[in-house]
Amino acid sequence: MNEKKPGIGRRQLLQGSLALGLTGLLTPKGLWAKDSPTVTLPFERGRRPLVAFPQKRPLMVMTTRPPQLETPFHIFNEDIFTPNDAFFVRWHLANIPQKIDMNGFRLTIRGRVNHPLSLSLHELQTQFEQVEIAAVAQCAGNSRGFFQPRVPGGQWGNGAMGNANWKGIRLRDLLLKAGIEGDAVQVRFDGLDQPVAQATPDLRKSLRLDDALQEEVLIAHSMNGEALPMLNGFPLRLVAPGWYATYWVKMLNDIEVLNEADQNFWTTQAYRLPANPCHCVKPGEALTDTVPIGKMPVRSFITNLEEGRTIPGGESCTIKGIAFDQGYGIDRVLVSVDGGQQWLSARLGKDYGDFSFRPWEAKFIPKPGQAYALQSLAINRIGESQRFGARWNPNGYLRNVIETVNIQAS
Ligand SMILES: Nc1nc2c(c(=O)[nH]1)N[C@H]1C(S)=C(S)[C@@H](COP(=O)(O)O)O[C@H]1N2
Ligand SMILES: [Mo]
Repeated sequence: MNEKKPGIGRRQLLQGSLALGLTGLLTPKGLWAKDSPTVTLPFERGRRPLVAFPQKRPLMVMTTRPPQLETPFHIFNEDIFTPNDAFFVRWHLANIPQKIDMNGFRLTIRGRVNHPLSLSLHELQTQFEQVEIAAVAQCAGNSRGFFQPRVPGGQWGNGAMGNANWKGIRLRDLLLKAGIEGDAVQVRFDGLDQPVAQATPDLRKSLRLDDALQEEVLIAHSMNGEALPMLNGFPLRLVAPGWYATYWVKMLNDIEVLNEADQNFWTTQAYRLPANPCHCVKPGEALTDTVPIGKMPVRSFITNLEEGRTIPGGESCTIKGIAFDQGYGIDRVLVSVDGGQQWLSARLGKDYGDFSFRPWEAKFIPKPGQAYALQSLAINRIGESQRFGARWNPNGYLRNVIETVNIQAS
């Protein structure tokens, strides 16, 4: 379980192809034994085997084809930047390249541009300014397993998210070099993965041109100082800070500037929200008017104490956690130990930038023998807070209710 995974060095990145051995990307390393360790999430059918895939430590397996791997929650307490080998994995389509020939790999920019471009990774790394940003990638369906009533779709716990330092070039710089035609309205992103069945549409996502031109939107080739793991999109992925990770197209090889709104399935049919201010409906109610999902509402989590933990009574107890939003930045985190009746201010930790996880902590002295319902409530710099009651929508998106962790003092 603890075997050291070979890192992908820069040398391998720049020359030749990158192969992950004979077992391939979709095959877990080692045996998936009946007695593999498991983690059980606190909802129905929440039992997950912990299995290591290539370049990954053992993660909670939701599905293998396509790979959907969840980060065990304690990882978020260990490091404010989620290690690459622990970062969650989500693919829609099972036909993912097992190896990439870096001599042949090109990123193309075409469509409504003056000069279509076709660039190697080396050209991207040498002909453009390299920039770095800390940003949270969170699946739109993160925490879906907690929806009540339950909704179909991947039953994620809270670990379909991660924070990393992404390095690459600005999408803006590339678009300006290609020259945008006057009638351009959207930019569409496509990766190397393909549907297995012809009936499934290829995954492509689009941003409006003005969103695509924001300076924080990157085409990243590195994550926490290393090449992207294959499962997180080697060699390039879109990094759209603040936006749900569905927009962060992996194994990005094609960018198309469009002069009309993208009509592809993944924009018009999938990832839609009820078109009302709360993006919610009554449980069971069907969607009529919908809008595409966009940026992430503010959230926070307690990371150092889990449900059911017993802590020593009569001694100072530190509650630690993380908070994030869509990029306004975290203004305040409040903490309650009595299920939300009284709130105290948490102390914010180091600021790694507006799109990053922000660490926080608070202290209290539990009375011996007493039960505590711990909650955290984050507020961003434009005054938006988490929700006091969970909202419901049929796809299980946008959860940002105040979460509760019940603990007991000894
Ligand atoms: N090419 C490609 N990019 C993709 C996807 C995909 O299926 N194919 N899934 C998206 C979704 S829904 C999510 S949540 C993130 C997951 O990123 P990760 O696997 O690096 O955590 O990738 C996004 N980019
Ligand atoms: Mo996602």
